[in-house]
Amino acid sequence: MHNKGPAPVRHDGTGLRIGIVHARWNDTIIDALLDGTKSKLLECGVAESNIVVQTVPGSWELPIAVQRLYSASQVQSSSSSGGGAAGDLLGSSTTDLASLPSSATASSTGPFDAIIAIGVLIKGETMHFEYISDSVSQGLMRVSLDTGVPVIFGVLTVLNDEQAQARAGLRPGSHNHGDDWGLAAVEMAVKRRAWA
Ligand code: DLZ
Repeated sequence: MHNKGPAPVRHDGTGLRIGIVHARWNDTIIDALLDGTKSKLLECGVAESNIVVQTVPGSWELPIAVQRLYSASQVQSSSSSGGGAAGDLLGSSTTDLASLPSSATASSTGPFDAIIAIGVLIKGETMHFEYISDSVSQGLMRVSLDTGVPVIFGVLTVLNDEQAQARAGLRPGSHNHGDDWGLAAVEMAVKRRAWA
């Protein structure tokens, strides 16, 4: 059963630029979470061309990728030439670029207002899960506080595949946590602009 958080407040995402970095481990779950996240961003009015999606191998790589993606978007926005497309910031693979609409690769530039890190860590038989979960959550918090950009914690830390499915809306009646992450990104991005 979905443990209800606070009632989501919908904010206007018009004009926001949102980065998403997701791990490729447990890809079926990731795909569902990514769909939920993107659908809420779009519902809030974030333009598809302002959503940049990048991938990394696993959750362990999320903190460095989020940090570099944000730094590169800042450099890019301050350079007069405009530089390459935002989709190139992490040296995108063909798959990354293919997943973006052509308008995104052509026009999406400027610093991100929020970045969503998505990963699925499933506990195995060793201590691997504990080390990665702890490091990734601390790493993402550090990037957020060091850079001042809201980093949304979209990392599931679950005991098995069934739990992951239930948090990705893949079980009957279950809730997709990606929805919450999309809404949280828009809310935090809007608030960050107000706080600036
Ligand atoms: C190695 C590994 C394992 C065992 N499990 C997961 C997982 O459940 N979820 C995930 O996102 N990544 C996993 N990884 C990969 C690590 O995050 C990382 O990509 C590798 O250790 C290489 O640094």
